[in-house]
Amino acid sequence: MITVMTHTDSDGVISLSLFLKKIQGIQVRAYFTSPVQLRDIICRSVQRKKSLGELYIFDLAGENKAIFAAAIYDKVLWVDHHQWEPEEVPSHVDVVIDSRAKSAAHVVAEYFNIQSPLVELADQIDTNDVKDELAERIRETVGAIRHRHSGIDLNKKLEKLAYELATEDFSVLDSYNELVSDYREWINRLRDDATKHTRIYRVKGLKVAVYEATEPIPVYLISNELPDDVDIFAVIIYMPPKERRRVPVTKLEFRTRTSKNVLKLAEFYGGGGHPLASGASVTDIITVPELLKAIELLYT
Ligand SMILES: [Mn+2]
Repeated sequence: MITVMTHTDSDGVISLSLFLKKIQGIQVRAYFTSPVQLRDIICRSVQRKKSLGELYIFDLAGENKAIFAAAIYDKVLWVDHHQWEPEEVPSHVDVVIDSRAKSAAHVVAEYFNIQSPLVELADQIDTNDVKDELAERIRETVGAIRHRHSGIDLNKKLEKLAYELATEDFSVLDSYNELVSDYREWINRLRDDATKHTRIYRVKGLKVAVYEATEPIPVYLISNELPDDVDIFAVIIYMPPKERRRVPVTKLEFRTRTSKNVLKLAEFYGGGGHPLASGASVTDIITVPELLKAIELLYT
């Protein structure tokens, strides 16, 4: 059995689609996850399995513990484009990182020598530089599925989409029209709220915009509407405690409109990503004054 772990976003879905194209649609066990949850997902994925086989990891930044966890599989291929450096890598684990690639899908395609229109679409979506209507439709479809579903259900829906996209018959996207139109309504309300409630701060000559939310949101939508001179755009998402997780979690998303390096800010909070788009997940409550203080410390 082949196991694939990939990022819960368009680039992650397309990376899986390309891999499926390569292996000609053979059934895989797919997990959609985030860098923060990866190690845990790997550990859970091996429970009660007699044979483990191959593990493929796409579009997820790792750290040593995650690499060691992955190494329990017979063979591992890890393909990514985030900015990170593996320390100790066992010989049966192959880590391929190209942090200059616009998308992980791009690196996957190059590694496996796959030609597909999906690569260019992933590049556009992952760099927030969407030009093709088809790229926008894929981005919206993934957003709509993520907004509507969660847990195992979300995993199944994204897996289904990855198989559908792998066929490169993009008329399959029509079946998501209703879901996408509901999603657009939610987006419009979100945009209005963001316009009203995004606050601008001056931190030592930097223009910092902050938006606070209580559920995960597509950050690019708000970021795209901000003035061009916003150096740092921070979205603070307060995730209330729930049954399986008794502590509050603050998700942080950072973007920039002036090419300011926001990766170091994410790294400060134990996260990662890219110089122009990064994020972190903190098991604590991070307030706006705390965040502004961190920016002041890091950018002087
Ligand atoms: Mn990516």
